[in-house]
Amino acid sequence: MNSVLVLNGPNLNLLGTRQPEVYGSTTLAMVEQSCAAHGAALGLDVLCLQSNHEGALIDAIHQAKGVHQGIILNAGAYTHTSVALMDAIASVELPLVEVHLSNIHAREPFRHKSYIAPVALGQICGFGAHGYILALEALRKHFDEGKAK
Ligand code: CA2
Repeated sequence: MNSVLVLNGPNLNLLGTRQPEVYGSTTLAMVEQSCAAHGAALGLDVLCLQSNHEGALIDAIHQAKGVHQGIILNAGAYTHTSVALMDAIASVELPLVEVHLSNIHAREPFRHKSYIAPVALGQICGFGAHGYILALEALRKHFDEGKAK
């Protein structure tokens, strides 16, 4: 069974508790539960982690190598700043889907830049918590296409 790491970055532990007009009212626990349930339906094992610390996110990406076959990452504000996260993703050579709850391209100009996008399989943004499910489906398809080759 393919295993997927769902990694959430800084402040996403606050989901559903503040700014519901921007990030929705779904809590992180609900997102993680829904990822596990949809993952199982797609035949994917799902492990969810959240950290507010850049180094802990980098460690989790390094440790994913050999354990998980894919990563779903919402790096929060580190998306727009972290060359270190970009380097970590490039180093593990695992397929990664970048997710954002909000449409980062329709927000402030500083959110338009993503250091994750160039090393990601693709980016999903603007669909709220459903973006994580879309990302699981994208990885499922990616794994299936790899098997067919
Ligand atoms: O839209 C997204 O998912 C973001 O990654 C969320 C980040 C933001 O910095 C990115 O530009 C886009 C912020 C996460 C903060 O999450 C909160 C959730 C609820 C209440 C307060 C913050």
